[in-house]
Amino acid sequence: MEKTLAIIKPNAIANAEEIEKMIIKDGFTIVQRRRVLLSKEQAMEFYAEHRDKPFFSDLINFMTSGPVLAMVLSKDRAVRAWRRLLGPTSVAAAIKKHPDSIRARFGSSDTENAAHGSDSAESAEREIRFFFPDVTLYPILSGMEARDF
Ligand code: RTP
Ligand code: MG
Repeated sequence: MEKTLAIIKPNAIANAEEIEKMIIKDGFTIVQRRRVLLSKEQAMEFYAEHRDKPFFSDLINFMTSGPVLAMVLSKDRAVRAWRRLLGPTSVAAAIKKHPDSIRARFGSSDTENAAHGSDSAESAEREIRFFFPDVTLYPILSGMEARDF
């Protein structure tokens, strides 16, 4: 089973329970979850690839404005499946093209777009390690519950 990192961003923390229900209904297993308040330094490290983008400082201020909920999700082709459930980065596009997506339902702007998803298996590995450095993630065997060793 593939794993991906999901983050419920500060503007959608109040909707975390509803989003988790959507995640479960879509067939994901929530392998790990952790609620954290990121420091500016941590947010800048997490989003380092965007450091030269015009929206970078807005993004860092937003992501450190309140707690986030980081989750490791497991499913067949989890990276792609989670980004599909998320919807497009732009909330306006999400509302227009994918009204049932998480960003359409809970996003407030192109920056405050409710949730994050890793964009590749390689990013997922790095991002999972960022939020869960102390956790060993074992493969999930069919019919078994994820165990926290
Ligand atoms: P994410 O990394 O959060 O899953 O989102 P993404 O791949 O769909 O989008 P990405 O291009 O990686 O951008 C990262 C986050 O930066 C904020 N953003 N704001 N105001 C803007 O034009 C703008 N563009 C991007 C969003 O929070 C986006 O998710
Ligand atoms: Mg991205």
